[in-house]
Amino acid sequence: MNTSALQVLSFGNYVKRGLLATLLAAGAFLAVGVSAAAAAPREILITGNDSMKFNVTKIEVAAGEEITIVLQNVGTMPKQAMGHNLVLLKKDVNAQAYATAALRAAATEYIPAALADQVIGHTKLLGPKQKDSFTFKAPEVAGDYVYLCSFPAHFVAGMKGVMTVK
Ligand SMILES: [Cu+2]
Repeated sequence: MNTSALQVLSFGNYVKRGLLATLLAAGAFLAVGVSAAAAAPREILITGNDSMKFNVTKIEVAAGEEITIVLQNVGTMPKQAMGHNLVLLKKDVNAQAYATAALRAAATEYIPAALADQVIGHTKLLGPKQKDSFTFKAPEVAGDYVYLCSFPAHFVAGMKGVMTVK
């Protein structure tokens, strides 16, 4: 092989590499664009008030849907007396038992650490006018999933709702 043939060959490789790099960069750009669009979760705003109620008690989601639940405490009473959170439980978890265990979890704002595996997601405990959110991928298993406020006595007072996976 003579020198000019080698030069042609290496030029060809250079072009191929350049083309490949361009394609990879374009592919990466496309992948980022697509995943950013797909990853925008649907936001569901729920308020909690001084009457120990959520304004939304039924949510419907699609299996695998990306959801952000935003909880806003619209009450005026102090957090120590009327704090609110929103805890979304896994399927078939006993919500009453969870609320009872939460009574003994004041140190962790009524989120019992021992029952963390029963929870899909939860907000912080909110004082008046505070807001917090969590994002999750809706379960693949259709059915009802209970959410509640785990502040003492709020679940029994009716501060709860149901997310249905279609
Ligand atoms: Cu509450």
